[in-house]
Amino acid sequence: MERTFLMIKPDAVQRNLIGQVVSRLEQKGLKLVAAKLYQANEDLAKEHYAEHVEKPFFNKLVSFITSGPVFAMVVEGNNVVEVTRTIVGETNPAKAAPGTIRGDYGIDLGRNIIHGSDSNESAEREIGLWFDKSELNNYKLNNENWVY
Ligand code: 3AN
Repeated sequence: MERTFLMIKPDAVQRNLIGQVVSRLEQKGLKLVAAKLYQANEDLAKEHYAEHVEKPFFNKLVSFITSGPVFAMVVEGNNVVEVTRTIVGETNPAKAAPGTIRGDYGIDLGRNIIHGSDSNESAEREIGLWFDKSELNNYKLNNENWVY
């Protein structure tokens, strides 16, 4: 079973959209393994977005992501990286399809509601950055055998 890291960004937390976003993940049949409302410091934000350090928007991105709490999650499911990238939609909310989280709620390129890991490798790296092992819950959903 694969797992991924998802983070509801400060814009969506401020707009009271946590419930609606989490709902979509639950409806899809994905399993929540960890979740917390958490305000990242600059070091964590820079490490998280390390691949973008040379980009012109890097500083803006770090200050946005540390501007308030995010809702960080670890989610499990078959092909969960691909499945969640599809549910999340394209980076630019103006191009994201209706029915995707960014397509339905996103405002602009920076304030695009949610982050989702783009590969299994980045998922493991990001889970390690944001969560302690003790925060990851190991449990079975009643319908898990039926869903998978
Ligand atoms: P995604 O989150 O869809 O994987 P990435 O990894 O290319 O997209 O970008 C990381 C984050 O950086 C995006 N979620 C977005 O908020 C921000 N970002 C990307 N491109 C721009 C840009 N041109 N201007 C401002 N912010 C950007």
